[in-house]
Amino acid sequence: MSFPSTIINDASAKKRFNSRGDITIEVEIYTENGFGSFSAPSGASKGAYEVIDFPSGGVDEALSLFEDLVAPEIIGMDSAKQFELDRTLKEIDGTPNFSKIGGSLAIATSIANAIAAANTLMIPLYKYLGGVYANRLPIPLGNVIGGGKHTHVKGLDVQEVLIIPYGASSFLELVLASVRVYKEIVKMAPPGVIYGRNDEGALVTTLNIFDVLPIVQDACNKVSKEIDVKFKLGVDVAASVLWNPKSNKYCLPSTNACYDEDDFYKFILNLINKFDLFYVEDPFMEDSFTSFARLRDEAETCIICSDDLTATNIERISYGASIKAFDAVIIKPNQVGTLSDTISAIHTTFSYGLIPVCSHRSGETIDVFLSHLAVATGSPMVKCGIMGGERISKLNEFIRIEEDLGEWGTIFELERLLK
Ligand code: 2PG
Ligand code: MG
Repeated sequence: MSFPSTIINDASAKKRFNSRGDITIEVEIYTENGFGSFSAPSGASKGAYEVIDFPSGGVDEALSLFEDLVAPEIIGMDSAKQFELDRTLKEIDGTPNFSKIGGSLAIATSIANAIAAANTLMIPLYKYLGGVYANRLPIPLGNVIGGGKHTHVKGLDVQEVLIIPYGASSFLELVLASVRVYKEIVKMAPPGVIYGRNDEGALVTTLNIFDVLPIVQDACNKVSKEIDVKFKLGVDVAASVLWNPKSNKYCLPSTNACYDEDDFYKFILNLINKFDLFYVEDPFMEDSFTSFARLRDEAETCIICSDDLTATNIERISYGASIKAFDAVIIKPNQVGTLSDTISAIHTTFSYGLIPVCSHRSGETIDVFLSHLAVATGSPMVKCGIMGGERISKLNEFIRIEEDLGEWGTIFELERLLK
């Protein structure tokens, strides 16, 4: 019996649409016996330290660069040598932030390659990437109500109100619990304050965070009484979006109130204490390592998570970890541009005893790679939304992986994540 060949014999890049209706890039990689494709997701609240998503000439330039520079180099390479492929992408680009070929083209090529290799070898993707120890499902953070850059109605200044279900015996039950809370919020909210869904499928509201959280709390309590699942609450402040560099203040669009760093610190701490928040992401803007560290020290029972602050960048994660700026780190492959650097960022996070949180972007596709990445790397938490086809697809894939793992599969225990 001979092994199927994992050598790449064709590759192409095409235009596709993401869930926001914006153009993105899909890369297809063919081996003799297999195929993989991946479309780059895209953020709305992008951090300054992320790689550049498209070259200055946009998607068209990225596609011609693929034809001229990338395809000729990677055809003939072995798709099973992921690190070599990713190094080649970096060499072709030659800049520190993928500004020549664009991070969207890079990540689409890198992940399509991993999928092609796994398919060729006929190994489930999470096992191909993670091996025999890839058997734990993450706790899903679900975005129930959204504001900030993901929403176009004035009201909620923070970007995401997250529910964190735990204590169920299966991932399917965790999803069921999240969906029930989402639907309960629609029923429980006073008339006229919910306006459909935003970019991430979260509910849009005219209410501010102090009025929204009690409704979410009530909905969680109601569902907890009906089924055997408990909930914690979280918030992604996405504070870089609120930061005004001219005045050096955080300004809330709904009220026009502005806060200096110290006052905003008190605002966030009050929010955490008042609602017993379990998880807060990006409470300060993307350069505020010291405020992050101060909060991590003071908010003892709350997981402080970095996103724009670290941008899946190993140096920024290491620096922040060394000054104890956070407990958890958002991991988004397209923030860094290659699968190898994404996995290195996860390893770096673990090496400091911190929690990697694999995350979707607000502009997504129905692709399910994220679910495989989270299980493969043993990431204890995942953020992939609740409603909408491009969010549900990832949740359904976790359920498929759970079925595939059978009795070997377990879910991370939330209690173990407590500081
Ligand atoms: C975030 C993400 C995903 P975006 O800030 O965590 O929820 O948003 O993709 O718009 O950066
Ligand atoms: Mg975020």
